[in-house]
Amino acid sequence: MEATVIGAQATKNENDARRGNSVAAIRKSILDHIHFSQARLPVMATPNDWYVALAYTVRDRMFGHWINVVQAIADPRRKIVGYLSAEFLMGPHLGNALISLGIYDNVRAAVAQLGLDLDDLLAQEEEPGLGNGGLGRLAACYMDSLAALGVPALGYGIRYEFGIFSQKIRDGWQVEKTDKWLRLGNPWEIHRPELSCTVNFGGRTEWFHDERGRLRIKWIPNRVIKGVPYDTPIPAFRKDFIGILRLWKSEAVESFDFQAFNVGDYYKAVDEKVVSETVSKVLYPNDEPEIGKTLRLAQQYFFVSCALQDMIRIHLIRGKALDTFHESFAVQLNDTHPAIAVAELMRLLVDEHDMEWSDAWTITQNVFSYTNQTLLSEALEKWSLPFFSHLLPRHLEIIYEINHRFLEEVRRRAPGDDSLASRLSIIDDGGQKSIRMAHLASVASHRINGVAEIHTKLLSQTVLRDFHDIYPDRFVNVTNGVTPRRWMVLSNPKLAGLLEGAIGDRWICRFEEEIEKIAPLADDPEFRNQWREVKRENKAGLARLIHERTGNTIDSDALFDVQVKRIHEYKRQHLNVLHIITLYNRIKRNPNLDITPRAFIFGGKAAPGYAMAKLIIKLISDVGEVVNRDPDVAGRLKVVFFPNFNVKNGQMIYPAAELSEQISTAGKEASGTGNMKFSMNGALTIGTLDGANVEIREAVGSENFFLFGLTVDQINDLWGRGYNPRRYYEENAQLREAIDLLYSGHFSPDHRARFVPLLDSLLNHDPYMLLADYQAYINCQDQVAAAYRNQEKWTRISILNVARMGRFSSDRSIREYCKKIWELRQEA
Ligand code: F58
Repeated sequence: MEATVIGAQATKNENDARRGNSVAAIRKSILDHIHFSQARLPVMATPNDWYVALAYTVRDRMFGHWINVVQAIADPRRKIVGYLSAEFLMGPHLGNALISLGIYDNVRAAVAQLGLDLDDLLAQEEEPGLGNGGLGRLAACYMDSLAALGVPALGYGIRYEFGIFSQKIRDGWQVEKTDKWLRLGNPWEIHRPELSCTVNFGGRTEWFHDERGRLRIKWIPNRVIKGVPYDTPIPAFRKDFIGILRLWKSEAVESFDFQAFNVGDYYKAVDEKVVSETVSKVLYPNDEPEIGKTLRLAQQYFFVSCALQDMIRIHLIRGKALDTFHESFAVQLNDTHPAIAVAELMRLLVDEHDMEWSDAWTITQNVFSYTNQTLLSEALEKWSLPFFSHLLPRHLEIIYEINHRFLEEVRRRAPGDDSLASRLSIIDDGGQKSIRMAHLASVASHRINGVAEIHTKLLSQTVLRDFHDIYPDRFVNVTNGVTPRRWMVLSNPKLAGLLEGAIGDRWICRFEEEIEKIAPLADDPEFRNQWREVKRENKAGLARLIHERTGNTIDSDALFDVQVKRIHEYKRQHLNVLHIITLYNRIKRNPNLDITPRAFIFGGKAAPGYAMAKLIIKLISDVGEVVNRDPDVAGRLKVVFFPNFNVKNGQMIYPAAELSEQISTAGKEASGTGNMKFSMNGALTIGTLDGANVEIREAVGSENFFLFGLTVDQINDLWGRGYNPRRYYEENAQLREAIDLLYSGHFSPDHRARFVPLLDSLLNHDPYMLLADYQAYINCQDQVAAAYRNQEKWTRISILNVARMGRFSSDRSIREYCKKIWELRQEA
């Protein structure tokens, strides 16, 4: 770490072994933890023991800040953000904590004095992979920014025992391995059994009259489990503050008195424990919702109920009455996975706290807001009615009541328009009755937001059009952002150091205002040289890692062309492959062709049940096998699939990338956030007018962005006219040649028909219009190749990309949430 931005910070208690930041204090603290926390002799300590001792040492230094957040949470004048998300993809904590506390260099020196290397200790950390992709990582960036801005926040989610599977590549295919991330313990979390909650499931409801003669409803569940919170402090960069990530683990309740109920039935008691613990056992690894999986609905309800009970507890501790709950909390629903919170808050207020329905509803609407994360119709959550009522009978009644009152209002506004009412209804009556979770969230929220301008616009015009018609003021856009702390300072210390030398370090926390100050340096040849040197070193680092992980050698001088993200047809990794095959064919035809050398680097997980996505991984591997070995290609093209793309690997990949592939079919990617991480690290983008690409292009300038492809309108138009993908195949020789080569089995000699399902789908349906966009993509890639030959110009554009990324910091996003949605004044 060469930059002093990640260097030492002086503290008052410099040499205090519990709090001090001097090298001596840190060293002493590590040794103390080896002894007192782990009962190890230093000579016997394993690398993991040292890692844990260091983690405790760092954690001690964060606890000094905890008191400030506790004060803010206890202060009835401060509104708290409750961020409800089924996923938080935090990434490793240690490195991030070190840069936040400003003790990176001193820790490195302290561990060196103990004969250890900090990089080895950092490598020990199993990353908490409690998310699938963008949605979970967004929640993590938002926790970082909330802390950085001094906003009191609690992130509520599930402490999955098994996170996203770890991906191995065997013979080119994805193989999933369970992620036992808690195997060696987790030094970052604090177990808080005293804050446990109980959560009910199943059973039935009963009506009764209370002592005041009012009709009340009692839920008699047939299963009760316990939620136990584990808190992880989220450090605020160089600030005396933290955020709290509160994740819930499910357990059996002790109060279910097994002695009394089943005397001596030990096995039944153990069974109960197993079943209760199942709820938080495993993250669903699909990037589309699990239709009809009881356990998934149970997970959603479980964490949301715990979270709301916890918030009510905090509110009451503040000494306030429940009718002011919305003054204490702003609750954000990260997509519809936590949307059952709407019915649960109503149940808690009305059934458990005896509140009038209309008062409870006013509070509910004031508390909640909803972020939509997708327009894909197959990704919109629905739960079938019989199934839902089996697990949550009381919530179904509540949803019926919410819907009844809502539709009455709709009918008052649009008398006689039955079709409007049925389109807006929370209950879908068509065929198998089901609950539309996006409608439940929209009815109950005072704000609904999309995650990029184009996404919010399409949301208002398509999926939630009718809601937009009746409640236009509820809709706002908050374009996503990512944290420059993890994605620049931590991942790309060389770039951070260069930036600090040029413009100081204020950009780290005031990214929007400060980063543009490097723009003039794009014209400074010396600065460009340094910039290239940073990229060159990062590329060499990634090339070494790729060699270690895959055995492939890639030339550090080649253009690093990278596509890392979940594997999905709409993201069109196979369009990228068609480009590779096109270049391969050109070389085969003319082996002396002067071509810009490229390394194509892919990474990403496929949902275990998504056969086509898995076939795309195999396609990349198979094409790589042939291309990488072909003597005619002679190293000018390399294709690698980097296994197990996760946060840790991302931190090595983004800083080394030169070309960022953001090539989804227009209208399909809600925002994208990888696009921002690449650009902040100096990669140029080749992309469609989709998600946040549109705004990135506006920000960096159209001349500094490689745009191609059909627009949303052109796509709709083409569907309207009748899209015939085969025509493109027939009329385009290059495309035909690429597809025919795949059909011929050239890349899969062991199984020539392997890719037929994929190719047939392209030729006959092509739901994501690869063939329609193919030629535009190839032409654009040819421009990329030509541009790369002018390194001075390329570097200039790279610098301007970074300089103009100001608005894509998650700090800006969180400021917008504070202002437009949460009605909250933040400190910073
Ligand atoms: C992603 N969604 C969007 N969902 O695809 C991406 O465009 C956006 O930038 C990002 O959210 C953040 O706003 C996404 O990652 C999931 O992974 C869900 C997990 C649970 C099941 C349904 C999909």
